[in-house]
Amino acid sequence: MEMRKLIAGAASVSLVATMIASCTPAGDEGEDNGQSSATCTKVEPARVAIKAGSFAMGQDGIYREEGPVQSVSIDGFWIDNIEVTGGQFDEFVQATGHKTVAERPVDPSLFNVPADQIPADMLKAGSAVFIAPDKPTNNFGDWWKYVPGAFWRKPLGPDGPDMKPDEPAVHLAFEDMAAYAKWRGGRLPTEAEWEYAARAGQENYTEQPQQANSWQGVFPMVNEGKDGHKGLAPVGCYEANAWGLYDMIGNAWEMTSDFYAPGHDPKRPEKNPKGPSENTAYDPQNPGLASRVIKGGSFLCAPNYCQRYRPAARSGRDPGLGASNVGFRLVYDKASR
Ligand SMILES: [Ca+2]
Repeated sequence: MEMRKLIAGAASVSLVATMIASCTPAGDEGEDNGQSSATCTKVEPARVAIKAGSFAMGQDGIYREEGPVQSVSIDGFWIDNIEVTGGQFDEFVQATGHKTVAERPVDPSLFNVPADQIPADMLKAGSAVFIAPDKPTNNFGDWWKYVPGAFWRKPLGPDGPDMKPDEPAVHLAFEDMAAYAKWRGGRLPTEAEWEYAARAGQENYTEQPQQANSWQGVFPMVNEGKDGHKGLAPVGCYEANAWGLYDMIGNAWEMTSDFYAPGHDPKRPEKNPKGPSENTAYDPQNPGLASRVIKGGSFLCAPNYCQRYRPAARSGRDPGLGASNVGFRLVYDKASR
């Protein structure tokens, strides 16, 4: 809810901080309305087996919350080769009638301020949309807007185009993703599972990857789109990692099941670790809120602003508010349903 305050211009420092941490800042729907600009070959959805193994989780020397580096072992599991698409989420909604959080009016009590101080639009159903600023600015509120009527089917708002079925489903709250996962017979990955799969046995890297949808140019004003996409890209448009997984880095941030704390607990179990409990979760950018960990960065991550196009990168996320650059993918405890 802190994020809502920030977007509302409620002078919430914590909301601003959330935006920084989440790279949530750089969409690009502004100048080109988020339209894709490159041709992509369609990738068929597949459940990929990930073998049990060990790896060094985390990264030192870039962002403090990614450390300390720890040796971690992971049991085998299965993971989708692509992010959940708008088309797949549509199948779920058609089958179940699920109504997402972004489609429901907002509970005023979430703001913890007198009702007459809440802008009316902030109480309408909606979600956070990146809109590129038309002038240089360092104010997150200049590019993140709470847009009434924005939801997974209308990612830029009611007056924008419909979602594209082959792009990641966005504007979902954690509970929407969990409901989808239950329906599909899967679950959201732990952060450790996600990072293990994203690394695919590769060493740390620090450079902006060539094969990922991120941001080229000076964020948030100049989106050069050299990677072929200024907004979301169709899933599977960039080269898969060594284990056959697409878009683990870039495109949309991906939600995990872990609660967030600013760093890894060195005392946690080495085998199949999870994040802190809900009661001990802590997100300095979202005080009072049990944030969830998101991974992988998005099409908004830029070297000059938010270097979160790395497997170790992580951010806390308000579980109740969707955004135009946050999606998810599923993992499974068996090969098929
Ligand atoms: Ca891009």
